[in-house]
Amino acid sequence: MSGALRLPPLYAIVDPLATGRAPDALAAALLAGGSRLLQLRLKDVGTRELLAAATAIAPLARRHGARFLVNDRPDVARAAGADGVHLGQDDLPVAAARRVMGPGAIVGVSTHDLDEARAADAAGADYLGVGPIYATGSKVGALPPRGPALVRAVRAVVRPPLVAIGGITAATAAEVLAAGADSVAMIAALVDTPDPAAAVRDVLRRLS
Ligand code: TZP
Ligand code: MG
Repeated sequence: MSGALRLPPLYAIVDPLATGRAPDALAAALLAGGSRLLQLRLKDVGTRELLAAATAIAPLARRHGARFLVNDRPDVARAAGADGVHLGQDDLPVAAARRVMGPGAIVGVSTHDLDEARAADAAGADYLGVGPIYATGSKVGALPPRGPALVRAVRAVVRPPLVAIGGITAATAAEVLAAGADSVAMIAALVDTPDPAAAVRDVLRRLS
């Protein structure tokens, strides 16, 4: 996209984990709670199921004035009418994702250290994911947690907005934002709860 991206303080990830929740119902709850930025992350489904979920969520997000990103797959993001894509280190490079998605799409990149952060900045990422900050059970093969100090270190060397991720909860969100994150991403703290809408409300209330 052109121009600096402004992110809301909460980046809610639509990953049902083992809750059995349907992705579109989960997205609706996160939006109802007040989330204005969603990423769809479904690691164990085929392309058509991912596209179906993304296609169901895109209009829900639009109706709430929220931005909607798809993890891993620029092709699916574009086909579903999402606003952008979130890329890992093994996904398409930023330039290729932009060729797929067209101008105006938001392209974010996961980074885990200063070298990856500098490279994602140089590649023109609109925002950088930074983590894991705390221990997480939501990502297979996650690297060891680096604490808010990683956010502070990355903030000092790159320009794009930073989305901190990994084990962040309502109780720790403020300290991560204070370390220089523009937004905090959460899965379990929102999803693995009896009431995801209430969990979003709780985070937003504590940050306001
Ligand atoms: N990338 C780094 S940690 C993580 C991802 C996708 C998982 C974050 O989930 P949670 O439940 O908020 O720790
Ligand atoms: Mg990926």
